[in-house]
Amino acid sequence: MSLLVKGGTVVGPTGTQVADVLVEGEKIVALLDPSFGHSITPDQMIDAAGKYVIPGGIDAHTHMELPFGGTAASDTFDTGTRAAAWGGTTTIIDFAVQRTGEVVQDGLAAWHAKADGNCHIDYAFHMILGGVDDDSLKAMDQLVSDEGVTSFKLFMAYPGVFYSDDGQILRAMQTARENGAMVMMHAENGIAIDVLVQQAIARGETDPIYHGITRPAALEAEATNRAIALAEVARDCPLYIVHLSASQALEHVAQARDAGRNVFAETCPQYLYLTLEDQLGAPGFEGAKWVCSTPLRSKHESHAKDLWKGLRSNDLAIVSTDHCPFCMKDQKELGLGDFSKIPNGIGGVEHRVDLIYQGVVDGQLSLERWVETIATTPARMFGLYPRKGIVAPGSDADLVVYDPNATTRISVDTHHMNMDYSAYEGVEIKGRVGTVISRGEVIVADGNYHGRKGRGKFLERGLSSYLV
Ligand code: DUC
Ligand code: ZN
Ligand code: ZN
Repeated sequence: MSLLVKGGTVVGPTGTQVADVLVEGEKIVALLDPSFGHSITPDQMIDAAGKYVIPGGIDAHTHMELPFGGTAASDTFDTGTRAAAWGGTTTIIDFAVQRTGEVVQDGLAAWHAKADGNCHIDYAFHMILGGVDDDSLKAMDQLVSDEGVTSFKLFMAYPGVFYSDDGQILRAMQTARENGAMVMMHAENGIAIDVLVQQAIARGETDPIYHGITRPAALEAEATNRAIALAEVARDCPLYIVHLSASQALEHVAQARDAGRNVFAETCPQYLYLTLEDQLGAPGFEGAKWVCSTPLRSKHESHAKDLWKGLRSNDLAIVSTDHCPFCMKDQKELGLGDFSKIPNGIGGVEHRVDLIYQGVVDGQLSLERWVETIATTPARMFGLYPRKGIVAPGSDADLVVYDPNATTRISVDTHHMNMDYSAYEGVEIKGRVGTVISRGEVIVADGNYHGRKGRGKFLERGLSSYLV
């Protein structure tokens, strides 16, 4: 089966070119110069004239079905990967979880059981280590060598749930330094945060906005700095800071990078567009919709501006979503009268490609940087390149035909995520995902869905090819 995506502007991390993209089966086989007048007659043709052709988006941070905060993230691998596909994302990297006391491999097997046969697009796993001990350190080696899982998330937050102390973090980093894995860090000082949370509740400060106020930027910056120092002690273990939201944390990352360190970071659309005052501070219990950690930051400070700048300068390498949706009904409502009981998480897997394209429209990012931050760098960072993340011969035919002249209006009425609200209700984007192709198969076209559950494959990842 051959497919020709004809006459579009192919966008890659280093430039653009008008080209016909020839696909045979699941792979891209050639980029052809249309002015050369080739005579290929494919089985299927897609007219991409006037549109961008980009590699399918890679969301390197999702939590489908994550049990958390007394409930579970509302998107299953079925609903969440379908929504991702609608939004031009053709690969997710989800977080498998080892709970404290659990065998790491059992946690991984449980995630395979959730995802297997249910995904609409390709998927891979990072591993959350909920308990660092001799057994889990050994398991890290086994996951890297045999399971295609080459990155491990640790938490400096959530004492009693996922938290690791500095000694555990150091040991995991030393192991990763030996086996080549990436350590991913949730960098917030959870011990100090828990004190602030208890004090706020005791004062009767129970509204959702206090979720943000009790997780100050200084405690994200402190933890980020500490993680960077621990990684240095572990002989420059590769370190990736997840969901970075505060300017002060970004400064520490920038400093480490200026020193030539293997320190990387991602941010998420919610930190680029949403704020503590306007969303988390919405009247009544409304702000619960935007309770996530790290929290939204103040619009009276320069966080969002600095994050866009960080994306331009590559101090922020990637935009992921931290997709962790909860419905208001029965889920966010668990925290009525006590913000500390609101399940932490925002859903956005469907909108990342559009929301970051809006950064191109607004003059924040170049077209190339858009593609790099949503697809190419995630592939390189997490051992999927060049199979994913680039429109090039030999790569998987994961393609999005993006229409810069159409518009997208985000709403709960039209989104496909399993959420009873949208974190971006009413937001308009100049640009729209048109056709989505996953391994050579058209799964979205002209507003219709042609994919199916179970067609997505598990991807065994290699080591990062992004290290200095
Ligand atoms: N942050 C969230 O908002 N949700 C899931 C886990 C996390 O770290
Ligand atoms: Zn986290
Ligand atoms: Zn997360």
